[in-house]
Amino acid sequence: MAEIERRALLAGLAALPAAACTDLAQTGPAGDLFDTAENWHRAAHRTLASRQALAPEYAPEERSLDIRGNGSLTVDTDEYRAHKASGFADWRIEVRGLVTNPLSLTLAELRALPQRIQITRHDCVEGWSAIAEWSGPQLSELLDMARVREEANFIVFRCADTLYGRDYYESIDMVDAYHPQTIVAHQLNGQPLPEKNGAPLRMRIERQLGYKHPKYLTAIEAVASFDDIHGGKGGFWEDVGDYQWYAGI
Ligand SMILES: Nc1nc2c(c(=O)[nH]1)N[C@H]1C(S)=C(S)[C@@H](COP(=O)(O)O)O[C@H]1N2
Ligand SMILES: [Mo]
Repeated sequence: MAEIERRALLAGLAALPAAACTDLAQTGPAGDLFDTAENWHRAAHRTLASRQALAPEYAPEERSLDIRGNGSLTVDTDEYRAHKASGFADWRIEVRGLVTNPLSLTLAELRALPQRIQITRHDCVEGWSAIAEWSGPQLSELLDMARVREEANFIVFRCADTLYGRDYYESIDMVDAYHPQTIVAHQLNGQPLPEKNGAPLRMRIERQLGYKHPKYLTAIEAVASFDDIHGGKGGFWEDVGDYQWYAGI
């Protein structure tokens, strides 16, 4: 479904309380309108429910032997090397943009939040998959702490690395942002994230393809639109490679 249709559907769903259907039903002559509204309402619910479904989770013995690194395998800056040398003790992740209570959290603070552990499959569009265990707080936890404002439609992820000389970044809508398997991961298979896999923090957005899982995460930003961000298409690969913004699986 096109992004614009999905957004309209979700906005419409929020704007149409169940009571509105009852009122329409009682007006008699509006019968046709009621049928249309009801069908549409039902379709909207079905769409939303399928977006909220969980990605498959696996048993520990199904894990792949190695998770290859893809795209950037490190961040080529002195600042990153210094963070790495100190075990990322001072690395901070900001939650900012259209929020009432901006946050700047250390890894220790992230680890102190309730954690989700999930064994899931990563699917890269280049034709490989890998199953691994990821742990970290749910993104919804951070968004609730920061109190995302009503005008926000998307969450943008900022990264420390560049690829082909451009900042890597990505974005998702609020359905994926509040999905229970969308986590800010700091561990892979029970160990701190390896450098090639995004140390010290990367997103896991399990209902999306690999390029939507940003590594080397520095900030989480609530925005109304991404028109003014880099190429305006909501992500690195969307800007440079013509990849789809919605990469749902
Ligand atoms: N910051 C950043 N995040 C990124 C990339 C990247 O180059 N830089 N590559 C993406 C792609 S295409 C994939 S498939 C996965 C690869 O994750 P991995 O290196 O842990 O296998 O990270 C994604 N996130
Ligand atoms: Mo990928």
